[in-house]
Amino acid sequence: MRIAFCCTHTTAEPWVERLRAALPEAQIEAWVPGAPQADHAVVWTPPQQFIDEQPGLKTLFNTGAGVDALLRMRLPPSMTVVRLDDAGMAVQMAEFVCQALVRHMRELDLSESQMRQGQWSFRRPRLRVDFPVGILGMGVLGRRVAQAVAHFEFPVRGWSRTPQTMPGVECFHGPEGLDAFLSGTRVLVCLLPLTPQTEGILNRKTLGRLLPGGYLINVARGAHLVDEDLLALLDEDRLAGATLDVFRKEPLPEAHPFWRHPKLTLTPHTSARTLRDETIAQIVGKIRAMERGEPIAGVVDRGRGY
Ligand code: NDP
Ligand code: OXD
Repeated sequence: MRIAFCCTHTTAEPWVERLRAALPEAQIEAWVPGAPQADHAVVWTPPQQFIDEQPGLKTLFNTGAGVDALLRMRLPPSMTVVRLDDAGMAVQMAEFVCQALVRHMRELDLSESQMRQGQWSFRRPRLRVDFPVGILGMGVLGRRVAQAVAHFEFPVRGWSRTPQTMPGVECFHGPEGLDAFLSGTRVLVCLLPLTPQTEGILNRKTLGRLLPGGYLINVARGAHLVDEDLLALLDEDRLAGATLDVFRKEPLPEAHPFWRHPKLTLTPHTSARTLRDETIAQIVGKIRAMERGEPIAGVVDRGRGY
């Protein structure tokens, strides 16, 4: 078995070394143009040349949960795309969303700035019942976030494409369920995959449906959000603020107004990082399961886009 490693923005050697240790029977190489045909590939945003030179690849193992960039490429229909499911990301996402939620709800930015000015002052406590959290996307990450948020006793609601259930979570689905979902949500968390159906879903109309003083946490993809609509709603005081971890263009261009907006908290696409050891263990486990003829989790439905 031959495996090609082709992840941009990553140093190949430690990955290749660990993959070789975990799969000693395989020939594993960092891809270079003209390399021999491999059976499987471990990838993150590979160049189109890689795909074009490797038409016989059976499986592309994406080292992230989101496959939007991969699915925008020209891929032969015979290639199976497999995404990461969790691999240590879900707990990171849960802690990231909880810190953003609690920081907003408890007004911790204000407390911090008052302390820095030598002011010791209390504000009336805000009640979690007034901060229903709505999670767009009740998949691997969305469900883990819902569980963590419910642990802090916030009301939680979730929205998915197909009907889902989760104890303690009010569930909505489909375009027909979106309005009811949004209109009872104050803090909106986006954990949808980026597909033609979800691109631009965070816009003036949808964000404008949130309860007064709505707050957005976008940890999915930048193209879910219509940037100008968010800025307008913030400036009209229709939204209280947002935490943004993902952007249409990354790194966020220097001139983008998000950088300087006082109601925004920005992080550099870091809410849930790919963890090398967990990722390799998951991919190797899947390769072994496939060899035994067993089904594996995380196979992407390319027609559906996730
Ligand atoms: P999953 O595929 O497990 O879950 C996707 C969820 O979105 C499902 O509940 C699905 O519904 C729902 N969904 C998809 N399309 C629609 C639609 N048209 N309408 C309503 N609901 C829809 O994905 P993950 O939870 O693993 O990951 C989610 C995304 O998070 C990734 O695609 C990626 O973009 C992003 N991400 C961001 C990271 C970061 O660091 N910022 C790190 C990792 C991931 P259903 O249940 O019915 O199928
Ligand atoms: C992912 C990401 O999709 O890192 O895994 O954004």
